[in-house]
Amino acid sequence: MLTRIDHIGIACFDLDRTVEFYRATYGFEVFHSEVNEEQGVREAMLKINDTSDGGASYLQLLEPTRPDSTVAKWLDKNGEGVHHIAFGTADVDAEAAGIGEKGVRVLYEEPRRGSMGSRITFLHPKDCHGVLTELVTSAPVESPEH
Ligand code: MC0
Repeated sequence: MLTRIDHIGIACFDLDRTVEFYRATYGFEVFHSEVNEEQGVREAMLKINDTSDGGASYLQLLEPTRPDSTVAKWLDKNGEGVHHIAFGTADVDAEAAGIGEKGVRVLYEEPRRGSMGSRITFLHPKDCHGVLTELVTSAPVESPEH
């Protein structure tokens, strides 16, 4: 089951300036930032709200780290804007398998590492009415050590 909008991915040319826009305009603060070399992005997660499934919804601001990354290619063609939408699920493997059986192309054979240690895969935008769609299972919340 898909239980939340996990995040909306927004491609930008300059991450620091875009973070500052979201802070100054809406008051959203950076919850987490990291570089994902495999995906070729530097990213900032701005938490919007907690969700009833125990997760949260974020805006994900993405700046490419190399010219051959998917986000760099997309920016060259489209300029800045909404790049993808991500749905959260407790079981990305099962969701990807079930959606794949419906004829939608799942882009990864096995989920890969996403933001904050999550496991992610993508669905081809041409099979999703023009929307690059990501499926996310968050990393388990660490229980505090005693
Ligand atoms: C490409 N297309 C898109 C699109 N990217 N349509 C909607 N939204 C997008 N974001 C369209 C193009 O316009 C083109 O349509 C067609 O798909 C083929 O695109 P292409 O430019 O020739 O590029 P491809 O085929 O080499 O790659 C497209 C594909 C790729 C979706 C397979 O971008 C991909 O593998 N994306 C998944 C990974 C990703 O995007 N990572 C970055 C976020 P026309 O009509 O012109 O043929 S990483 C992330 O988000 C992580 C860190 C996280 O959430 O934790």
